[in-house]
Amino acid sequence: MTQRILITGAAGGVGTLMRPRLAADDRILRLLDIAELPAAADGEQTEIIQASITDMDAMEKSCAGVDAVIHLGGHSLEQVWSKILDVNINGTYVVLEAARRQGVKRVVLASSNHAVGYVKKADGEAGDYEFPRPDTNYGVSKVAVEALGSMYVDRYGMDVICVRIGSCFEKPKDVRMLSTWLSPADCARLLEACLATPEPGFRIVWGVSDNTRRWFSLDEARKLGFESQDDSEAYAEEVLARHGELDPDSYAARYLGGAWCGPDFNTAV
Ligand code: 15L
Repeated sequence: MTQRILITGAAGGVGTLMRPRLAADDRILRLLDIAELPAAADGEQTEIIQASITDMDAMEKSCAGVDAVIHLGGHSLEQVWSKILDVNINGTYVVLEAARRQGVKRVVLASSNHAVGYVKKADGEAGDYEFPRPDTNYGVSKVAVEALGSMYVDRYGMDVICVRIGSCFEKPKDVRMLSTWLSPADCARLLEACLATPEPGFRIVWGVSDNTRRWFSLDEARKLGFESQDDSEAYAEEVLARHGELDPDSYAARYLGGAWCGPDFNTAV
């Protein structure tokens, strides 16, 4: 049977990386973004919707006939509080509520390492379900995203998996990302596991590859059936040649959230 998956924020960084990687013969990807999305290529089984995740009417229509939602939409960087509140927090409420109203049982939510950005690296590997220590307005919104997901599981019996994504890019861009990198292929593998695992209820998992320099637990992700096949170490030599080792006093060396924890970073408040 053909499966239909709604992906919000499909024109964003992670959404763009996932579009070809989540395509499958027995699947229609319904791609939604407020920004214009590239039209479907020949043979690509996609439906394109241009809409805001804060528009309940549009989101209800977008959730109709969908088997699961992958919610990547929202600001992906720090923003003033009003924008974070509207798009990241209220937008996630709208997505979950629209899914509930349309009988979509499963939603995968993009959370972030910045939900726990002030966790100290010196405290050892960050566990699954690490208590929130957000580093920014954006980090607070990811904590709220997780809380909303939890409520929709307990109150309405939905399945919600929150993925605390490290850094999902084609390649690690700096030394910190040698620890936080989630390769695009591993991201797709993890999302496939989130879609396939039977009756997960509420979960929080780390979205990182099995990097040699990883700071995060993969236990909960593995319980979903995720098997990382990538390691940022393949890029370590070139990244270190470009940037040098981390200054041990730097935010990047001390906190999971890296530079986002620094006093100069939060310029958008
Ligand atoms: C995030 O949550 C951001 O959306 C992304 O742009 C990266 O900066 C990433 O975290 C990170 O911490 O590297």
